[in-house]
Amino acid sequence: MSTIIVEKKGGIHVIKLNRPEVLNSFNREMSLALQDTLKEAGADDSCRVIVLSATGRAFCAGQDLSEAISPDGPGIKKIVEEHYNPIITLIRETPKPVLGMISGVAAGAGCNIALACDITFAAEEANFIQAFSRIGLVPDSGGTFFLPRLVGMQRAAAFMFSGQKVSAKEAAEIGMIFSCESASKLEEKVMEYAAQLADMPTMAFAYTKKLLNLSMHNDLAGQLKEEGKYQELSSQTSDHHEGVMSFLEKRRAVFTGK
Ligand code: T3D
Repeated sequence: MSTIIVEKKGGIHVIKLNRPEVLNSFNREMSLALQDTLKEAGADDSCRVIVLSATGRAFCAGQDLSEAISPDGPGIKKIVEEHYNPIITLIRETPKPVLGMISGVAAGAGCNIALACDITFAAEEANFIQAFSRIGLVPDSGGTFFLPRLVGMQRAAAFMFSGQKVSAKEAAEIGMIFSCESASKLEEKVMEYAAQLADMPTMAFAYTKKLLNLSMHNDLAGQLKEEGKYQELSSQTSDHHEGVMSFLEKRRAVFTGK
């Protein structure tokens, strides 16, 4: 059985982690397959939004600990450098919006992958656990980069030191994720949202995403300069022309993502 399932629905690629018997914890095969799938979706012009999701009751329990301790396994250095770092870089650098659809627990690297998505939705039943301290490790997969920026240093430190469960409701209230939904409505809400974004100007989203990434470490002067550069690039897209013409002609814009 494939460790990653891809369902293509219109301009939306739904990518599902698929090792439900171990709560979709990552082994090398699934890590590399996720990287390939993210690369494909990023390069495919027909894909305008990516939804990252999972099968079974969990989103992802992080690293498969059996593989982590196996003498025949890749070892911790490769696990971080060849599995998680490229996944996080791909999520941030793919020129498509990545929506996280988190239906159950997201722990360890699974939690930080959920936080690296552009917009994360979770079911009420889901929870987020910085599980690393429970096994004597430090957070990886960008957790120490994203979490303090999302919720502040105090909460990030508390969640990381304690390894406590943060409910989806609390996560949404404190800005750690975008939205908490009832389990029965999660998929419908995310797919509705994705469909809306898939009909919008994809190139402008790609440039917006670049700007948001840059804002993580730029000063205001540097960021204003980058905004000028990407605004000029956006103004050269067909979708910008279509957006302006549709406004002037008082009709609905038809964006092609170009
Ligand atoms: O080399 C390195 O390690 C570096 C990489 C680090 C990145 C990381 O992600 S480190 C963090 C690794 N993850 C964890 O420590 C989380 C481990 N899992 C849990 O703490 C719990 O499973 C959960 C809190 C996530 C969920 O608890 P619960 O009670 O809902 O489920 P469960 O009964 O613990 O798990 C169900 C099954 O999944 C169970 O197998 P079984 O008994 O039915 O045969 C369990 O062993 C398996 N499972 C869950 N998490 C993992 C796992 N198997 C392997 N690795 C896992 N991470």
